[in-house]
Order: sequence, then structure tokens, then C-alpha cells
Amino acid sequence: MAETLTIWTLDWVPPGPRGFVRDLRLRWAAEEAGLAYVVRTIAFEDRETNHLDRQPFGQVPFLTDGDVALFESGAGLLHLAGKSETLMPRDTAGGAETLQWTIAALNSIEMVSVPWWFLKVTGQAENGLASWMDKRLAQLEVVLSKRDWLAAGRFTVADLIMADVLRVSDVRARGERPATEAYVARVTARPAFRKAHADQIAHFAAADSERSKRG
Ligand SMILES: N[C@@H](CCC(=O)N[C@@H](CS)C(=O)NCC(=O)O)C(=O)O
Repeated sequence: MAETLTIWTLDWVPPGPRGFVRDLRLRWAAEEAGLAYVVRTIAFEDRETNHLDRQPFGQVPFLTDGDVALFESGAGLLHLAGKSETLMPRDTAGGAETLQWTIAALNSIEMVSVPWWFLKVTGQAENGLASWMDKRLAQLEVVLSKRDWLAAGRFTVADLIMADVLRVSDVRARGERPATEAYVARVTARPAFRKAHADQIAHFAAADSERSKRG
């Protein structure tokens, strides 16, 4: 019998990050691909040290799939994309373009958006990363004003990760970028995103009930 695909996340988080914890990326990809999976957890309380053997930075998510164990949400997405043409076209050009935009989401957009956002929420509204952030978002707006999907003329894992990076409220609120806004709305309207999002919210809500029973 095939080993179960398992997505690992935290057993609980405070309300703020709910709907944005990155296990959602893997849930969403598995839903898009029609892959069966289970979600298992590690404890929030000592998260920085309780799973360093499986995620050396003490973060989530990580993924197990039979003998394969992977951390980094991007690596997990590419692993799932290897199982599904829905996520990654099988032709050489389409696959290469999808890989390129997946890396661009992580290494050209999220690379600046996360530190920018962190400085913002820690009190520096106009921080030193603002102009870099604005430049990248403006460049992406040009791309998205010319096409509906990033790669291969259709939805791929590149859109999943790019939309997940861009849907952060503070990023969406940064400037007028109508093509990007329409793109985020279009990609996150997909039933697989809706289900993954609702499941994550329900997962942490159930954890609230458990915690309140424990007192
Ligand atoms: N580059 C990592 C980032 C993972 C990450 O930031 N995880 C957050 C949750 S979304 C986390 O575990 N935060 C808890 C912490 O850093 O202590 C990935 O994409 O997997």
C-alpha cells in the first residue's frame, strides 16, 4: 500500500496568521492535484526546537511522502508538481517556464515582500525596503497586465505560489495594481484554494476548542 502523503504543520497558532500558515500552499497543491493527504502536527509551544531533525529552521511546513521527507514549502510544491500535470506541464518548454516563475515568486518577489512586510508590521511603515518592493510589484504588474497566467498559458503551480505570496493583505494594499489584484482574486477563487483555506481555518479553530477544554 502506498504511504500516505502527510503535510505537517503546527497544532495551533494565534488568530493573526491563520489562513496564511504555509501548510496552506501544500494543502492547496494537493487539492488541485487530487492527491489524498493527511495533516499532522507538531506542538506550537516549543516549535523552535521540537522538530529540528525535520525542519532545521524550526518552521513549518514540511512534507513526508513514503521515504521522502522535505522541508521548504517551495520544495514541497515542486515535489507535488512532479505527481501532477495539473500543477506542472509535462512538455519541456511549459515545465521550464513553470519552474522559472515558481522560483521567481520565491526568490524575486517573496524575497523582498516578507522582509518588507516584517519591517512594516514591526512599526516601520515606510521602511528601507519600500522602493525595492514597489519596483518588483510594478514590474510584476506589467507582466500580469498582459496575461492571465504566468506560465504555459494556463494555471500551474507557479500561479499557486505567486498568488500566495501576493495575497498578503499589506501587499495587496500597497499601491494601485489592478492587473495584480485581478490575478490574485482569480487564482484564489479556485475551489482548491477555498477548500485548503477553509480547512486550515477549521484546523486551528478545532485546536482552540481543545485548548479551552484543557483550560
Ligand atoms: N521558507 C520557509 C518559510 C517557512 C515559514 O516562514 N514558516 C512559518 C509559518 S508560515 C513558521 O514556521 N513560523 C514559525 C517560526 O518561524 O518560528 C518555507 O517556505 O517553508
